[in-house]
Amino acid sequence: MKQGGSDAAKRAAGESAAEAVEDGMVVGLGTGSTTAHAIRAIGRQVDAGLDIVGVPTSFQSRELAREAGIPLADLDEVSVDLAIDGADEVAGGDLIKGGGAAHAREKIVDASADRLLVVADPTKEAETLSHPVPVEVLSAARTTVAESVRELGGEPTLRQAERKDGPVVTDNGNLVLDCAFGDIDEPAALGRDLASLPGVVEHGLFVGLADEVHVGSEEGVTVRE
Ligand code: ABF
Repeated sequence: MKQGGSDAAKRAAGESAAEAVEDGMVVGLGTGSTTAHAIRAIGRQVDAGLDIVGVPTSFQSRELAREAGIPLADLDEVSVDLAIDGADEVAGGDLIKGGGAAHAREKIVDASADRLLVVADPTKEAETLSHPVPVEVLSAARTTVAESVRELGGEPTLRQAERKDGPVVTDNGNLVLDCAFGDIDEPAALGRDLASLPGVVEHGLFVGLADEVHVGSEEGVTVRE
C-alpha cells in the first residue's frame, strides 16, 4: 500500500469530505487512516447536533464510528446517500482499494451510494493504475485463482499477516491475493476478468466509481470531479 502521505495531508482530505455530510443523510463510512479523519470529523458534527446514520464498511470503521458516537445501521436497513472512502491508488475516477482487506464490503457500500467521495493524499495519485490488485478469495480457491491470475498476466502473492504468523484473513473469513499486473491500461476489462473467476469474492478495482476525489496536502485540499 502506498503510505507516503503525511497525517496532516490525510486529515485535510478527510475533514474536507466530511463537510459534504448533511443533516438526514445515510453515510457510508470507509476504511483506512485517511477515512478515519473523516469519521472523527463526522463524530464531532454529530456531537454538535447533526442527525445522520453511518454504514460501516469494516470492523475497523464500525469500532471507530462507535467511539465517535455515530449512530449505525446495516446496509440492508437503509440506502446510502453519500460514501466517504480511501484508496491505495487513484487515476481519475478509477481506484485500487483493498490494502486494508476490506474492499468487498467497501465496494458494496460505495457502489450503492448516490455519491462516492474518495479521500487521499498526493502519494496515491497516478496517471495509470499499477498498484497490485487485492483479490479476496475463498480459501479453497486460492491456488486455482492464483493460476488464472498468472494466465491473465499477473503475479499473485498471498497476503501475509504483519506478524508473519499466517495469512491475512478478511472480515468475511477469506484470503487475499495481491496481484501485480504492472500498468493497468484497461481496468474495466481486467475487473471483469477477475470477477469471472470461480472462488473470487471481490477484487479491489473500483472502476468509474469515484464522483469526487479530495486530495489533501499540508497546504490545503484539491477536489477533483
Ligand atoms: C481502505 O483503506 C482501502 O480500500 C485502502 O486500501 C486503504 C487506504 O488506507 P489509508 O487511507 O490508510 O492509506 O480505504
